[in-house]
Amino acid sequence: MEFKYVPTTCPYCGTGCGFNLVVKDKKVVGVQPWHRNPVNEGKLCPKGNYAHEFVNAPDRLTKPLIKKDGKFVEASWDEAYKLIAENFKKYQGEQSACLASARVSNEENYLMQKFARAVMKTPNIDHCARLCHASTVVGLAGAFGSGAMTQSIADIAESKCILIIGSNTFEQHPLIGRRVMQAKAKGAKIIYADPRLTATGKQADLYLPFYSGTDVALLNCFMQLILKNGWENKEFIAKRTKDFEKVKEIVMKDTYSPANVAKITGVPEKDIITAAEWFGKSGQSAILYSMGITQHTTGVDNVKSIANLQMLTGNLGRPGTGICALRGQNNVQGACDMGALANVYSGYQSVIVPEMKKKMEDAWGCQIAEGKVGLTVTKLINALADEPGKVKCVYIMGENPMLSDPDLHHVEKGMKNIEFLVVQDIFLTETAQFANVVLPAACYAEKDGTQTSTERRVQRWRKAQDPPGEAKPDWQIFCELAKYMGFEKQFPYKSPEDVFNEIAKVTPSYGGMSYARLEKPEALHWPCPTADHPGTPILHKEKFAHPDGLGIFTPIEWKPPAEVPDKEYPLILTTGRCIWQWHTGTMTRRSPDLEREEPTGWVEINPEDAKALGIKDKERVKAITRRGSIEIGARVTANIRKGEVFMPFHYVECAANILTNNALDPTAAIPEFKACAIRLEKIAGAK
Ligand SMILES: Nc1nc2c(c(=O)[nH]1)N[C@H]1C(S)=C(S)[C@@H](COP(=O)(O)OP(=O)(O)OC[C@H]3O[C@@H](n4cnc5c(=O)[nH]c(N)nc54)[C@H](O)[C@@H]3O)O[C@H]1N2
Ligand SMILES: Nc1nc2c(c(=O)[nH]1)N[C@H]1C(S)=C(S)[C@@H](COP(=O)(O)OP(=O)(O)OC[C@H]3O[C@@H](n4cnc5c(=O)[nH]c(N)nc54)[C@H](O)[C@@H]3O)O[C@H]1N2
Ligand code: SF4
Ligand SMILES: [Mo]
Repeated sequence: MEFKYVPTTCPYCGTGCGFNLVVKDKKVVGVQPWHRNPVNEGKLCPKGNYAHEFVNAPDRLTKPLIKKDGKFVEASWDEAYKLIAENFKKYQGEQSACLASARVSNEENYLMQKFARAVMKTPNIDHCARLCHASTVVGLAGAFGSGAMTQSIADIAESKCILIIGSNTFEQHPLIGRRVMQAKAKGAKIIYADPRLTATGKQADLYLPFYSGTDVALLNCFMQLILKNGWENKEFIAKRTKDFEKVKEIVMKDTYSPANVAKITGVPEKDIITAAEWFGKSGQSAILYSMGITQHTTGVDNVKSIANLQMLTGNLGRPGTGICALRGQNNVQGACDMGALANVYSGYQSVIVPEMKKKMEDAWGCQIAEGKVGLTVTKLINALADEPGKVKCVYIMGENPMLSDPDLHHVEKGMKNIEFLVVQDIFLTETAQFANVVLPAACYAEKDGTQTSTERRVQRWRKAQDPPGEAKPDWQIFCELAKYMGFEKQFPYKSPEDVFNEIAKVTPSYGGMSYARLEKPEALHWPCPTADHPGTPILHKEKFAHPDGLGIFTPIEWKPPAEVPDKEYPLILTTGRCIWQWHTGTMTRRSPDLEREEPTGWVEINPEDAKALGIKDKERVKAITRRGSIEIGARVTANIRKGEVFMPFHYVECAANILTNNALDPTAAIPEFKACAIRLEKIAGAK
């Protein structure tokens, strides 16, 4: 039997591992290592290993569906496009909104933001980065002039001290976790700050179990200790930064003394002091962070505090240092780079700068949406729910807000208020159930394209099989729909490569890239401005990306989360993920080898809290917040600190997001998924 091997990039996390899809009789049947890929050198985590299993799931969408009398009916593409075009024309402008996707290629995200701005004439385009690293994009851009991870993944292995804060790296970015272990094997000290002793925490040399939402207090205390002991990098502060004195004034306050911060965070004073010493003295200290830092009403503050700590210690621009903001989805970095955000065109060119708007109009050959910041995902959902009629028409590609957004009862209210909804996905999701038209898309294994990983590496997807039934690649759907809308001239592409060439033309950081240059396994890191530029694995070597080249310190005071425990809701709820499942489960729950491992949700609770409530391990309990309630199995474990409970948000049958709070960070508009107040109740007679 003939097997074909097609090298491609993993469709799950932002690590960007490469593997070979194994094709037999024109169908994808397996995954095999691709040893020459430098990111993961042939190794994979379980999701990568089984990334073929959902591809030919029996319930893939294969035909367009139109809702008639409350039921979906199969339709031809022509019928679906005609109905969509008729409605989209009716709702052009700010009455409509588009949600792009961190799951699809750069080319496809670029086309969706172009479709939104050039065809729909709406500034309302955004995607799930808003729920994820919006605070990183704002916070790091404020400090350094660029919102991306500063290092390469391989570089983490060169570090001498790694502070992992708010990232369960070994479960959520396992092949980055491998680099942490390589550093540890060479003698690096690993410090882990998290309310839960996760698989990552178990490998650490020092574990700081702290309450959700107390990150700034802890980081300010580290800075106070570093300054008191003279471990700061005076030369770096003097030559490469500004506004240091403002930060010094704040962090030296008594509020941030180890004794007081031990009270705020719940971490023993002596451990805070040890952590500050290891970090301050190593000479090459790196920080890895993810959602534990970003998903807060103080998300931007948290990120800026991390930037402060790294500027204070001069741990930037050199090997083994830096800020590794671990981007989550396979192409969330790329979707942001492509301008699928409410405030920027591709390459972070601001929509409110008239020259940028003019540049895009010239490149696209038409007038585009007004140069103003559009509605973000979170604000769009609020508008739909609370201001009916403001936005009437929504086009969603590859997102499932009916399970992934906070406060699902509120999201549902919003969904019901939409007059015309189009959902383009590979499966009939919870969100698609609300659609007027569902369009069947091809998945990663069925199309060419590029995606950009957390280390800014732009890598290829390669087509391995045809899409099922009549499903089509997202990029092709945009081109065809644009034709029905009368914008054929703006969407003339014959292939994803044609789209990529336009991206390179209008996006300075991708300017020197081409499919030919991306063909080699190591691909290219942006910025890569010219055809002879080798790409940039480490940022900020000589200067920061601000016009004056300086990094900016920002003084930050600690603020508690929007909702804190009280008598009625005495515990803190934090939410997140497990290694086997992916977000709303559309792909992993259709993958038998993954679903078998964690087939439903649970709530982690400390043995002391469980005892006080009379709750036993595996017993079903009621979980209640101000937004709603669910029933869920208890997992009694000392791996979570007292006073706090944790739930994964993957499972529709016990959806954590019925409970979460949609309070937003004031600048990044990211919701507080990582802390709200909750009560657990025993269910009478439950087992
Ligand atoms: N298997 C798997 N991998 C994934 C994903 C997936 O769904 N499944 N999703 C991907 C995506 S999109 C993302 S964004 C990343 C997310 O990757 P991570 O951020 O690593 O994952 P989370 O589980 O959301 O949360 C990380 C940690 O934050 C801790 N935490 C909770 N509250 C706080 C707090 O207030 N402060 C601090 N410092 N820590 C806190 C949690 O206990 C948890 O251990 O993972 C990516 N990788
Ligand atoms: N409580 C809680 N909620 C959270 C979080 C948390 O930590 N706690 N984390 C948040 C974070 S960080 C994130 S990133 C979001 C993720 O939120 P979402 O992006 O809404 O979640 P996914 O399940 O990844 O949805 C992706 C969709 O894309 C579809 N898809 C996959 N490939 C393709 C393709 O090629 N084409 C098309 N058209 N569709 C495709 C999938 O079937 C799926 O329906 O969730 C957020 N929600
Ligand atoms: S670490 Fe991420 S990119 Fe690598 S195989 Fe696992 S899910 Fe895929
Ligand atoms: Mo994410």
